[in-house]
Amino acid sequence: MKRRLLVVSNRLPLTLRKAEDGHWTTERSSGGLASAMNPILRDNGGDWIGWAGSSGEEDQEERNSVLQEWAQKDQCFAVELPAEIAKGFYEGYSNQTLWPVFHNFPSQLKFDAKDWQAYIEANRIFCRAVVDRYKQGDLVWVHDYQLMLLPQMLRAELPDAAIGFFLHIPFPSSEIFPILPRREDLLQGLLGADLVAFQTHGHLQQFRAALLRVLGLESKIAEVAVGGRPIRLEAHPIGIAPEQYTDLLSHDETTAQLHAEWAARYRGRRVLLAVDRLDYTKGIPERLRAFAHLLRSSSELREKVVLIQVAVPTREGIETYQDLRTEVNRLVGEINGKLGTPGWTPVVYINRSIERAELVALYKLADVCWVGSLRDGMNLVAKEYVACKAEGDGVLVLSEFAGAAAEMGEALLINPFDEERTASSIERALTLDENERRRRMDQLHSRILHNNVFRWGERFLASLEDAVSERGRYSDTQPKRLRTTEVLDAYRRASRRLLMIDYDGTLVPFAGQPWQAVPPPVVLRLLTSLAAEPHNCVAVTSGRTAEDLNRWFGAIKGLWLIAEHGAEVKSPLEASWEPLRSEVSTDWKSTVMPILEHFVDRTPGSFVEEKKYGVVWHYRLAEPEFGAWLANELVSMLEAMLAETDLRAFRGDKVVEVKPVWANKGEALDRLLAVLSSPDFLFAAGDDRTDEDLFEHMPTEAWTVHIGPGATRAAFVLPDFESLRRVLEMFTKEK
Ligand code: ADQ
Repeated sequence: MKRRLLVVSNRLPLTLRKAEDGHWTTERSSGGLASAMNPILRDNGGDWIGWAGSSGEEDQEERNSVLQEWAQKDQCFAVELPAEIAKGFYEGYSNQTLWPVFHNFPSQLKFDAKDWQAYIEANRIFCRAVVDRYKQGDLVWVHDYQLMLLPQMLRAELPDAAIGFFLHIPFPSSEIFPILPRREDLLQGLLGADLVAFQTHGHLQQFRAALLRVLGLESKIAEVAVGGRPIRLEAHPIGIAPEQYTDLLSHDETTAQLHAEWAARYRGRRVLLAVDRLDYTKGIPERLRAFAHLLRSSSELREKVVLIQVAVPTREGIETYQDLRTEVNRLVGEINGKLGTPGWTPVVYINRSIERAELVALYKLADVCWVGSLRDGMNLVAKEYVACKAEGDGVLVLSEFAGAAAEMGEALLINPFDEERTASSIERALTLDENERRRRMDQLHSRILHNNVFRWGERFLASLEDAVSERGRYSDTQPKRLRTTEVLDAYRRASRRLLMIDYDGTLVPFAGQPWQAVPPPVVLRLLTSLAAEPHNCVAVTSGRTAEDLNRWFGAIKGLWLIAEHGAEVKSPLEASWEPLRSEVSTDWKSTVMPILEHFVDRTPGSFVEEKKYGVVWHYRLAEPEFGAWLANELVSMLEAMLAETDLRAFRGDKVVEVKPVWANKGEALDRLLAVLSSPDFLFAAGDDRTDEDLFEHMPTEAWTVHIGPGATRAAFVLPDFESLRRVLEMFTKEK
């Protein structure tokens, strides 16, 4: 059975407007989102919840009757926001704080704590509206940056609900994101969802980097777990509804007439087209400057080319947008005034919203569509233009900083900040060989038709359903407290046992300095006794160096030692250590060490430990919050630096360690299994990240035990090293 859908977005596809006669009327938006959601809402049933676009303090009765009609006829439920809240939420935090930061314009950031309170309050009002309409089994799909707190608020009210979130705008880099006031709350807000999706993989990776840097939360490529609940992370690039454009092209009278009229007017001239909201992220002044550069440098193009710039006014209450408008007016005036002639206006500037018939006629007319966003989540104009070019008779020039560039590689890609090269790309677009032009456009065209907005909607919802059904499987696999009687019973029945036990944090508590963690007699006694049992193969699997392990445990008969997380293994029958890989280069240390040393300089109480295969920055004695913050910073920095190498940086307990990927306890397990004939009792205990490699590698029937709190892949948990010692003590009493 299809599940009902609740769509939640800042704006509904309907807007309430006060007409000139003073009456309230409805304006319909027919954008891509509405086209995608409407058929799903019709087929699956469901509601759309959003703000009506105006706050009514007067004419309550008339307003309400329009809104009631929306609810009955269109299944659109208006969220009412008091005027003050709406302003702080929308104009304030959403558009003056989030928008600039998410688009890499930190200099435009404005923050007012009151706006933040309004943002919280507006998200709460949305939350109440969703809870009121929610029915058991519904899929809830939350859209965009205005509602980033909503998933977590909903999770608190509806713990079992299926909640998906899609971000339409880019997610900024981990250098920029932390600038954002209240950044932690925003990330926590999103983590209430079951699925968080972005326009591109690039944005998704930046989100993961922010989780690590701001919350210290490690994630996998497509998943992050919070409190035992998995959250899917995916990229779902949005598409358009191509028929909305192609139908007009093939059947609409007005479109055909407009096109004929304009084609006649611009005969003998090439048309460059740009269509944007008048927003500083869209790169309009940059485009105008590049165009002027082109006309100055290639004078043969004068009188031969026209730039039609359509710019819809937007967010006009905000000062930056007013400044932009002035700047664009000035540039257009300057270009036309300085370069134009009585028979030729280089820039045709349209500063209003145009009808779709006009837009489509322009797309058909344009030889080149010029998308110059400085940053853009996707950019639908690029896709709309391509949809109108079934014959291949056009060229798309596309900013590499628009999300669309990730899937529209056949376009001519530009860096819009580079005026000179942009100008030459435009020139190239105008002179592109016909075959090449057709080949590029045909490929783009078929992809745009295929990856349309309907598929986007279906994919997102299918993924959300999957995420929710996996949630059940995940909770079945949540670790249980290890029961001594059960494990003892299995131990007793087995005759070929393998026990792999970590040292620091597992057999002993962490010491202030690593060299203080000398094993107490009780631990030595335990290991001696376990290793002496002829049916046991016991290994201490540690991140410590071979020297440390030799010094402490070398005298214990029958004990295997695994040093540096698996880099080296020592069999009880051999005197020497065997490395897991031969001829390993450690040249990388000379690059990484200075970085760690720089962190030591910044962090009193921290120090660097150099091991044979890895290096570690310890900050146990540093001021805790500062240490943890720097550790996130260090890991982010190292992750980026080591991305292409076989080295990994990770956070352990008050340490950041860099080691080769192959040096892991999972590989050490393979090494032991190669000598041991199929054990019938496998036991592994550990407390940190490096032990997770081992747990993951162990067969499902193994007794994998995580010591202490925190997420784990182990099947069982024990609260501390003492409880583990008690279990091992019980083992030693069995024969
Ligand atoms: P926007 O920033 O609004 O959307 P975009 O993707 O280009 O940017 O969509 C603009 C829409 O408005 C297009 O459908 C376009 O045709 C229309 N439009 C633009 N100018 C117009 C005009 N003068 N008259 C009439 N219509 C006009 C946000 C993100 C984007 C992301 C979309 C969808 O910022 O990056 O692609 O959401 O997820």
